[in-house]
Amino acid sequence: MEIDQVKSALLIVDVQNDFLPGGALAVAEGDTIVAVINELQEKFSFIVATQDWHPRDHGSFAANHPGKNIGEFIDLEGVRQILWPVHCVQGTHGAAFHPDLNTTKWRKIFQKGTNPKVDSYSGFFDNNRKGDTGLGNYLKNNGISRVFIVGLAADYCVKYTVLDSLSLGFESYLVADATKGVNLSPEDTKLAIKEMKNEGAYLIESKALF
Ligand code: VGL
Ligand code: ZN
Repeated sequence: MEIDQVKSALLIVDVQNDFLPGGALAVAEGDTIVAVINELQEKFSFIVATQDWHPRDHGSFAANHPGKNIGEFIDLEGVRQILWPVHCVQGTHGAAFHPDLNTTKWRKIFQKGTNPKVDSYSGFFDNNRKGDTGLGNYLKNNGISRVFIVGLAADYCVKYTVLDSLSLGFESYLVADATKGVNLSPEDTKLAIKEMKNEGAYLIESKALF
């Protein structure tokens, strides 16, 4: 398909060391999407990225809830929260973008998960939908109505970013070979993709854009 540069954005979600092999919350084969994303970036003039950016006392970390384990659920200020390993702590190597990821063309980076009392999977809103990163308005103010979403993890931050993108009225495309899932349960990525499609997202392969 032809990319309409005036109205299209490439949105790169959380391609950070902690979500890559060797990281604190590693996505299997997460590193294989970096080259695909770099190739895709050559095709877009409007590129933005999100960055998971937690304070060390973040409420989503199991380590901050004595007696609780990774993978357990808690109630975090009224929102159901799965507990994660400590990851993407502000200013650490784990929170940095993969060293091979080209960041030179990015217009802006939207950081999320900065409020210790609520998690933020989506690049647009906190999980309680109260906090807003400003990404939606930024895209709209720049005339963007079509968003191509790539990155990590397909079954968490990418999924919720796609769903919020749709809810804000953006025509939303998930580039299937430029995302990978954590798969805490083996079917999670499959189910996430199904849910995104049900809500109106288009699933494409990067080769459709080359
Ligand atoms: C993510 C879990 C916790 C993600 C972020 O980027 O998908 N997942 N924080
Ligand atoms: Zn996180």
